[in-house]
Formats: sequence, structure tokens, C-alpha cells
Amino acid sequence: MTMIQEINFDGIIGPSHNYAGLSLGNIASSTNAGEASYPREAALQGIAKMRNNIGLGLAQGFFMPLDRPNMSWISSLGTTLADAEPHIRAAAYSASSMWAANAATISPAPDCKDGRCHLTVANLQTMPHRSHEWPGTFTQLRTAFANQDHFVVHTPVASPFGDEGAANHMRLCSSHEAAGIEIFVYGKTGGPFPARQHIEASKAVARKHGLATNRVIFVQQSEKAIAAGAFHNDVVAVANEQVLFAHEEAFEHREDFYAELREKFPQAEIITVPADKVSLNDAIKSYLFNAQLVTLPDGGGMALILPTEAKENEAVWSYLEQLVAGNGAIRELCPVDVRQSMANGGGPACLRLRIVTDPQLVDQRFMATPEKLDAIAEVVGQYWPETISPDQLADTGLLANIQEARQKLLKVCGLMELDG
Ligand code: SUG
Repeated sequence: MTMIQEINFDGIIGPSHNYAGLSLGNIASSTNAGEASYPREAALQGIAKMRNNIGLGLAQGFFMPLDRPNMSWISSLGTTLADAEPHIRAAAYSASSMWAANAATISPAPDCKDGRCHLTVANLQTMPHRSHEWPGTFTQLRTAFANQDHFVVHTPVASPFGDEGAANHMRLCSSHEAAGIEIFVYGKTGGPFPARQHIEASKAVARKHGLATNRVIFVQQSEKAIAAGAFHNDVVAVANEQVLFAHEEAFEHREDFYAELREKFPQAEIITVPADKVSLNDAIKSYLFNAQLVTLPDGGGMALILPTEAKENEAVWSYLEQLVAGNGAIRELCPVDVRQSMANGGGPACLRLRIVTDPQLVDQRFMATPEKLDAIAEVVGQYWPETISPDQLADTGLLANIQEARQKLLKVCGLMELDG
């Protein structure tokens, strides 16, 4: 008997977390470029979020940070860490794999023709610092989801089609274990900022996963949202079970999309946040949609696990308070402090990859318990750098510290095979 449920796998924030301003179109990344980062505090904030989720009765997993700086990437560019130009060095050092929502797109077993859960690793090819994540991510996912009777881990979609994974994918279903409708959100190039998700990549993922065509929707993200700084769909929309919670300006052809959704999934409950209550700018600043919309156990309804920035924005918070008072599906608001990640444009939902499966089928080394999180927090407290300013990335002492820190973490989690 399998017990299918949603598991959130969070990327543990790596010891090289820094603010190098690498992501054009990501307002927080550009605004904080050059600031000092606090990797230890960042990782502890992420761990506290996981602890909170376990406290809510949710299943929780984690992924290891990737090996950074990526020496083989830098040598493939014909240079060395010492000689590289600062933007290349920073790209090699980036801790961006923390944003696990960009690791892969997941189709749970009930949606797939062969009855297995399919994962396609994202190529992340639009941003140089993210384009070299996929080999490490692929190895890690193949380890965590090694049971081939139940999981298929695909290599990324080929160039030139950009794919940014689950951040541009939503699933609606009557309950997690039932077959769902999968929504792929893509962008069109032409605006001031790159559109990172190409429709051809989304279509390829749907085909590779063996999804039924009448249970898939491809929808264009609004050009206005991308131009305002919503570089992924999960900055302006989130879904869980039968609920879609989205900003009025999230999609290019909203009414057409809603009509298709209602036709394919009549039970859909669509909550549209009007722009005159919460502007697109407030939505992007507060990251209210970059919430984990989760189903609480024992009939507790749904909760939004949001960044504290959402609470600090008056328009956003008063809208949310009215929403939960209204006796609808969303009943609770749980703010969490992930400021270090937020300063690079990554909220609570960016930090996690949702996988709907039976936790027993996952390699248990990737499943979180309060005790394991204590052990991880101890390693972080002892080995993660307290602070990094981008000009320190040329410092060889920092390099040794970062490499040692990751090794200690792999060791405590019994995952030394991911070394290198
Ligand atoms: O890809 N930031 C990430 C944030 C990813 C957020 N993920 C989701 N929305 N799911 C990005 O833009 C900034 C790195 C820097 O500037 O140093 C960065 O990569």
C-alpha cells in the first residue's frame, strides 16, 4: 500500500551564499548586488522554515547544496578561479541551487501514463550562474529517487529552450493522490527582461512525462508581470489541490486560461487578487504569492507559508487577513523569516521542490526529522561563513572554508557519495 502525499524538499542554503547581482530581471538580486551576505544566518533561516513545516504536520525533505565554486565549469571556460573575471568567479560560486523550485519539474505518478513519478531536471540555461547547476542536481535527484519502479529522472530539455522547472508549473487536483491537471506557464521574449521559460521546453516536459493532452494546459505569463520583475510564475501565482491563487495580472490571457481550466477541472476554486487591492509591484516586493500553499493535516484547511515581508506590507496583509476571515479554502497565514534568501529574490516557495509520492519510496537520507535538522544546524553553526562580501570571493581562505563546510554537511547526512 502506498501513501501518496506532498513532500516539500528544501534546498539547504550553501556556505557560498552571496549577493553578486547576477539575475537580470530579478529586482531583489539587482538591488542587493554588492551587499554583504550572511550564509550562516541564511541557512539557519531555511532550517527554521523546515522545522516549522514539520511542526505543522507536513512531510519535509531536503537537498544538499551543490559543490561550489564549480571548478570544472570555470576550467571549461579556459580560466581559473584566481584569474577569472569577477562576474565569472561569482557565477562559479553561486549558491543558487538553494532555490529548489528551479531544480526540476515534477509530475506525480497518478498523472503519468506509466504510473511512475516523472522528474525532468531544469536546464536553467538563461542565467549563466544557474546554467551549470543541472549536472549536480541530476546526480542528487537520481540518488534521492533511485527506485526505478516508482521514479524516472530525466536529463534536461535540450538547448535552445530555457526551462526553469517547477517555478513555472502548477498542478490542480481534487486531492494529491488523484490524477491532476498540470499547468505549464511560459514567457515570450521581447520585453526588457529575459523570459526564462520557453513554451517548447514546457511542451517537451509534458511529452516526456507521458501526460494526457486533455489534462495539460499551457498558459502565457503576462508580459507586464515579467517586466515588473516576476521572473518566474511562482512570484505571481501558486496552486494547491483545487485552489489557484493568482494575481489579476499574472497571465497574458487570463479569461481564456480560466475558461480552459474550468472546462478541464470544474472543481477549480480560483482566487484572483485584484490589482486595485494589491498592485503588481506590491505583490513582487512582498512575495505574497511566493508562499507555500499547503493542506494542513486532519481537515485543517489550507495555510499560506509566507515571507515576513508580506506581513510588513499594509495593502498585502489587510487583503490576506480578509481572505482568511472569509471561511474559504485558505484559513491560516504563517509568516516565516527567510530574509537572506529573499534579498536574492527567493521566497519560501522558491526554496522548496514539491514532490507528491510515498515518503517511504524516497532515499531516507533526504527526509527531514527534527533531530536531523538539529545535526545540520550544528554543522552550519560551526562551519558556514558568518558573512561574505562579493570582493572576498577571490580569497583562497574563503574557498577552503566553503569546501570544508559542504563536506562536513555531506558527512553528517551520510551523503559523501555526492562529494565532488
Ligand atoms: O534565479 N536568484 C534566483 C532566485 C530564484 C527564485 N526562484 C523561484 N522564483 N522559484 C534567480 O534569479 C540571484 C543570484 C545573485 O544575484 O547572486 C539568483 O540567482
